Order: sequence, then C-alpha cells, then structure tokens
Amino acid sequence: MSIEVITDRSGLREIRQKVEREERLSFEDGLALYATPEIAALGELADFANRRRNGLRVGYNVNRHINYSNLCKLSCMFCAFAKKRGDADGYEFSMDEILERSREAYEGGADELHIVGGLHPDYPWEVYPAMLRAIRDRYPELHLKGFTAVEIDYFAELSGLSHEDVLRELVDAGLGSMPGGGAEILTDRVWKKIYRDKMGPDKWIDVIGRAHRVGVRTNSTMLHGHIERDDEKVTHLIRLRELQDETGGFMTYIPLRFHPENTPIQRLGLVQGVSSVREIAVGRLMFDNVPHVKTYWIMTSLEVAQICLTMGADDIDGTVVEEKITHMAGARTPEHVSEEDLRRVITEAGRTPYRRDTVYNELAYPAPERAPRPVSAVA
Ligand code: V47
Repeated sequence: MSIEVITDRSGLREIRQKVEREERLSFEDGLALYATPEIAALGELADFANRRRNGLRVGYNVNRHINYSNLCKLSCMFCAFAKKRGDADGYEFSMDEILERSREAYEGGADELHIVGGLHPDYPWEVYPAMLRAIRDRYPELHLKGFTAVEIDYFAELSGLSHEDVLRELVDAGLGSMPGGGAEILTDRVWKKIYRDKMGPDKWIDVIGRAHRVGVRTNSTMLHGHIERDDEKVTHLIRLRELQDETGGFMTYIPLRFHPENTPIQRLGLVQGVSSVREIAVGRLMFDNVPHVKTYWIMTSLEVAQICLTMGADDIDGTVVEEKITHMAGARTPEHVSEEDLRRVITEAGRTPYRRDTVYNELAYPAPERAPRPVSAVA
C-alpha cells in the first residue's frame, strides 16, 4: 500500500487543505475526523495545527486537587463520586482538613489548587467564599481554580444572587479561574438520558458565558466514551467554539475519558488509548480558537498522555496529588506524579516542558525554595 492510498483512505485530503489554509472546519469535517480509521494521519494534522500555535512547548503545573466533599444532591449516571449522607464512602472535609491540604500544597511548592465538589445538600452558600478566603489569606501565592458551572449555578440558587454576583463574591474571596468540568456532552439527548437532574447544556453555556463576561477565565471539557454519538461530540465542540468566538474566555479544552466502574452504566466499559488520542486530535482541529488542549494524564495514563503530546495536545495538567472523581470510578493511574517525572514524559515525546501557572504564564524551573509560612503570618 502506498502513502497515497493511506491519504485517500483517511478521507482527510480536503480537510488537510483547509487546515493548511487556516480555514474553519465544518460540522461534516468533524464527522469525517471521527470516522477516519487513519489515526496517524489525523494525529499528524492535529500536531501541525498545534505546533503552528504552540510550537514544541508543553505546559504542566504543580498543583493539588481538593475535592472538598462528595455529598451531592444529583445522581448522574456517569458518576461514581457522588454519595448521599449516610453512604459508607460519603465524606466532607472540615475547614481544617482543607487548610491542611492547602498548607501541604504550599510547602510542596504548588502554584494552584483545583477545588471542586458535589452539590452539597446542606452547606449554606456562605461556606464557599469563606473556604476560598481562608485559603487565600494564608497562602496568597496559590491560584485558586475552583467550582464548575454546575456549582456556580447551585450557589446562585442557594444564595438568591445572580450568577454574576456569585462570581464576583467568589473572586473577591480569592477565586482566580474556573475548571472546565460539568459540560459532559452538550446535547439534549445525552443530557436527558444520563444526567437529567443536572443543569442542561444551554444553561452550562450560559453560566460559562457569564463567567467569561465578568472576567473569570475557564477551561472546557467533554466527557467521552459512554452513550454519546460522533455527531453529538461535533455539536459539543462547535458550541464551545461559538462561545469562544463571543467571549474569548476559554484557556484550554480537555477531553475526559469516561470511567465506568461503580456507576449505573458500568456495562458500557472503558474506551482505550486510540479514543483518547482521537479526542485530542479532533478537539485541536475543530476547536480552532482555544489556545491550549490538555491531555489529562489521570484519565488517560501517562503513557497515552505522552502520545497525545505528539498528536495535538500542548498541556499535560499537573502533579495532582489526590484525586477522587476518577479513582472512585475505577481509575488505575496513580494520584500523584512528580514534577521531574512530568518533565521527563514531555521531553521523551520530543517536546520542551515549561512549568506554568494556571493562566499559562511561564514560571521559573526549578522553582525557588518555599519556606514554611511562619505561624505569625497565619490569619
Ligand atoms: O465534571 C465525572 C467528569 C469532571 C466521571 O479544568 C468523570 O483543568 C470520567 O473537570 N469518569 C471533573 N469523568 C474533572 C474535570 C477536570 C479535570 C482536570 C482538569 C480540569 C481543568 C478539569 O469529571 C466532572 C465530570 O465531567 N466525570 N464522573 C467518570 N466516571
């Protein structure tokens, strides 16, 4: 078989020309990207698009996730994290436990805390700004990336405030940006089938748009590998792209690989490496106006994440330390990787690692030593 035959079989000839001319890809192009059996040709195209934007640089951050509680009013079918009060594995961290994790993160040299949780059945709204303020007052060096659009919407309901006022209060308390979770698949069919109690797709887009307009930058995600169809994933990516045209507030796109264990849709099984690579490549090509595409190694494995770095991704998330959402759903990856290991994974892929803050400014490596915070400085 000649290389020409592979190019023909890939169905990507015209799309390749469009990508070269920096022309926007259509819905039908998106379907073709999902349909092609030629994963290497797809990856090469996405790598080209990524390198035109980001060169050979790959970002990572030194971060820590804090999942403050898994008690949740919702019962989404893809989720193994959410529990009800009285369930054996339901938990909530006290403020002291949250501050202890923040201290460890600070002393361990982290630059970011990624803070999300379930829709807690009893916390009053005031808990959330108080949580941020308590961390910020002690560790102002840490960027607080917190709360998905789903949580923000819930806080608006709890407080009676507008979404904008909720966001402004959180920013005043220390919120630096928002992660991209909760988007799942932005179509009504999937929403009705597997997470109908949760905010719908239009609402997710609306709340994120409001965040962008009040100056809060966010990430974006797509949960793939369950009941969604290719056309629904293309619709999802185009919706994100359209919002980005309007607001420019998305920093990163992150495909999330569905982990089925302990969920009511466990029978669907786990999609494997090629699916993770394809989502990265299609995301890079379709979502042409997002600056960065992240392979989240916790969900893909470091091995697959490394391959994704050669096929469209320019970011690998961070050191993480403790992760519950995917691990309660059967993830076998570790919860922590060292900064040195992340750099090695990136270098081995032929890329140049850079330590970054949450909003993609380059930071010094190695980072200057951090002294323990003197007790007198603690509020
Ligand atoms: O919102 C829930 C998804 C998200 C499962 O913005 C599941 O930098 C897989 O959004 N299998 C949380 N996924 C993770 C997330 C994230 C992660 C890393 C970085 C960033 C960022 C964001 O995980 C949830 C939901 O969409 N999720 N259950 C599951 N069983």
